[in-house]
Amino acid sequence: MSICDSTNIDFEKLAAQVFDRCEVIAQCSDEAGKITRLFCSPAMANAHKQIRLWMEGCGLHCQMDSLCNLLGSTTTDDDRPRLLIGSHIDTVPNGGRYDGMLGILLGIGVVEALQSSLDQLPFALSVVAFSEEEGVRYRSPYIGSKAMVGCLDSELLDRVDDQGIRLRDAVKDFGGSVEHLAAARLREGSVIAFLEPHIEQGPVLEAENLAVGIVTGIAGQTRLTARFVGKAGHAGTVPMSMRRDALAAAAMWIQEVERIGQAREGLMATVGHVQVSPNVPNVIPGEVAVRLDARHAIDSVRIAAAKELQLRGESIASERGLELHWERCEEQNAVPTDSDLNALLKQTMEELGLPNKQMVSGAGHDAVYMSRVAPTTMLFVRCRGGISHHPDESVTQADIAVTLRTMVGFIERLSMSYSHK
Ligand code: HGY
Ligand code: MN
Ligand code: MN
Repeated sequence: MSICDSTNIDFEKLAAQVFDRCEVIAQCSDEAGKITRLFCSPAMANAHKQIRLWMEGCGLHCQMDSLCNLLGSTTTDDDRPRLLIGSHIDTVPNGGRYDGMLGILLGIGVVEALQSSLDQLPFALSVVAFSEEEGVRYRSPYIGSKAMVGCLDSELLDRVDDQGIRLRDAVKDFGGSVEHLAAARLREGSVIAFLEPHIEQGPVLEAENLAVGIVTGIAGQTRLTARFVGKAGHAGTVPMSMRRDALAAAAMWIQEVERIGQAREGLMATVGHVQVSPNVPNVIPGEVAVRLDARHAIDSVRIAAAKELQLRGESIASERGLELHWERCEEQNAVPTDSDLNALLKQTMEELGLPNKQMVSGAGHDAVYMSRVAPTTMLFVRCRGGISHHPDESVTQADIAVTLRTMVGFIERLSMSYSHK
């Protein structure tokens, strides 16, 4: 006896609605003409308003937790176990429509798909919009999901953004409260599983002409800032031999990042952010902050590469008479997803006649932290050209419909396996 009767579900209609809603939320931006939605910003507030309407529209009970994660649940009973589905509401600057947001709207879409079956499910459904995953405003990623799993570093609370606003004040102004961090923490055992649907952000599904893929693991990440401190001076009068040029040193180090990234199989090593001071053409740069992002599916390779890069930075700095200071922004080990949940996804995809594609994610996701408190997995959705973190991010309604079908089938199987426990 099927719990989630999908015969009468119009997946194409629901997919069109998810697709259109991604467009509506894309207008919630902190930068005119771009898609930029930062932690606790006015754009995030507008997105909350709209997402709340859609959540309440399909009977979800909405609440925002103390770190501004927005949750919609089919139950108000905190003791009722739940399947949690969702992703992050924030974007990178000038990002895309689907990174994060698609996972939230697919969660709402699947609740709408199962309206007539919700009472038969042996667990509640909850949809989450994590408040901060990219780490743009406060230079530290996964703030929302870290708060939900109880591992947010309190040192972060007093970190200031580029405007000098402390994180604790930004949260308070948004209606949250870091004084009640513990309140954001999920109750042990309350989540029976977490599913994060997300665009692949890579070219593999498209290359293999597949709509969806099962994520079997998420690569580990090291994010750190190297601050080269030399001596500012007049660009026209300080002889070249007497300079301590922080940018020239940083440039050497960035070359090393690329060289080591190319030399290690599977290593991704990127410098995507450089801050130069005083950053004017007629002054020798006195101080330069360079942010490294290093990733690999195997932790020992990533850690060794980061160590080698730190040593290279130290020798470049000392050869040139500069100081070098490090700030560690994120250290996250590779995370496998839950094999039992992946088996349910695999059965579902076989039933739907979908090839069973399994893949590792090079991108980080809130699923990394959610895996600490619940069996967790991810469903990747094909995106055109693998483009992401860019306004050209693109998915098709047809692939959204396939994803919704897969999610409904997954919930059906999860219900059956859960009922037999
Ligand atoms: O950077 C990442 O891996 C993710 O998109 N936040
Ligand atoms: Mn992202
Ligand atoms: Mn993302």
